Amino acid sequence: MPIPPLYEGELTGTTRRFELTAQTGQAEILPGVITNTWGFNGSFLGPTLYMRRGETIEMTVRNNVTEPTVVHWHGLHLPAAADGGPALAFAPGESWSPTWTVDQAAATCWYHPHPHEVSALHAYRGLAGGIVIADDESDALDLPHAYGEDDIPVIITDAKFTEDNQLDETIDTTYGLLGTTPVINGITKPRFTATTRRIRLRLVNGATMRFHHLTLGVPFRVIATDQGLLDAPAEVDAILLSPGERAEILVELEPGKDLTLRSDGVPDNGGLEKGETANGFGLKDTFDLLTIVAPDESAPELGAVPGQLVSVEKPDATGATEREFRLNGFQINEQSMDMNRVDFVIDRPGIEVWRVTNENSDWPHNFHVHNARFMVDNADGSEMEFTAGWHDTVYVPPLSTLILLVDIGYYPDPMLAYMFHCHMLFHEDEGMMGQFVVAEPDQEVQLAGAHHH
Ligand SMILES: [Cu+2]
Repeated sequence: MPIPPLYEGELTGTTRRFELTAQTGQAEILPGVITNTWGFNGSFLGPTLYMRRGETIEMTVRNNVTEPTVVHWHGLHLPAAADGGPALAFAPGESWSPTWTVDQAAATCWYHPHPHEVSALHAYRGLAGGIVIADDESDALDLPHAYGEDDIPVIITDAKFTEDNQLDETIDTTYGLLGTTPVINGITKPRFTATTRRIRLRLVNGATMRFHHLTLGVPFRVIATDQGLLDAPAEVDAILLSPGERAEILVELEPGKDLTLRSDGVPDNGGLEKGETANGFGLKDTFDLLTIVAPDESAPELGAVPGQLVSVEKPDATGATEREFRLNGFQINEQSMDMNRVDFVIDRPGIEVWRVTNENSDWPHNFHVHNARFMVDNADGSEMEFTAGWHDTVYVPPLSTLILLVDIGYYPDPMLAYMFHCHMLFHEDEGMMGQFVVAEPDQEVQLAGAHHH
């Protein structure tokens, strides 16, 4: 299995500098077949960015592809000017240099494009990569930490191919750009040969539309969700990742017993009424994604997994501002994305309570909030969802309402917005997205155009 290079940037004191170039190239996704692709600092996908809590990040992104694009740091809490929303898209030949301070717990995040109406296409062509945020607390835990050896990124995307083995960019008007061939770290059906009896997989569902209900044929432990470590490892038989979601899992390996990471079909069609629609969204599809070759007998025995990880406490939402989001078709609250409309302004730090309802009976949606983390307080009708811990993206099953306790990063800027949207990227591109601004209480909110050079 290819392991994306770990890119630690250039560290000066506590400032870490990164340079990313979005570029065109060619990759061997299928064995022996050359396909035209896009990537960051390479031909397909991108390096894994490493950053630590407390550091200042100075990022430069160059656009060497053929269309305007922009990069969103999915899961990061940062100023709107660094968030990479559609208003910040920049042209081929130009660059963009956002900066921010890492002020969040250790987590597996990722980066991908967010240009208006073409996010799915740009991600599908290969503009996606992982982000590892580390901190002292997570480093001190006895968990696998050796990148590429026992701490392994698993970036799940997908493709469908034309007869001449190029990426088929045909977008279905109902189901979007649903790849039919899963791609793991850039290739199909990889094999990872383990040298240790326990590995940590950093699972990223980077597919534009596809859900993955992931199994290994044996129980495994979830140690982290989108926004970081859980309070304690949770043993499960499967985990559902909707597009954009991440999880970190620990897998115990016994010599001679190889395992297969499978996408096993979403139980109960994800709550969709009609089997036919569930087929269209690929919810019944099954795939072998990754073979994990067990270590040999010489691999040392390991101690127990820590019983406790980090402190995760449900926030107090007494007196919190409440907001409602009704997902229906390609709209949220009967409105489509308009880059000139601000749906609401958040003018203080603290917790908000967001009620998110999927009003469709036979369409799945999920919900992602930029610059935020949330807990799922009450998930009726969503038994298949793993709802412990902090998230930034969550599946919203048909005809269900989730109550999210949302913790927004407080970086007041009255001129630039953050997004909330369905992360099924075809839905987002069709307008299933809105904007909020974080400002100081007395600030006048007026959106400005992009600032870049
Ligand atoms: Cu949706």
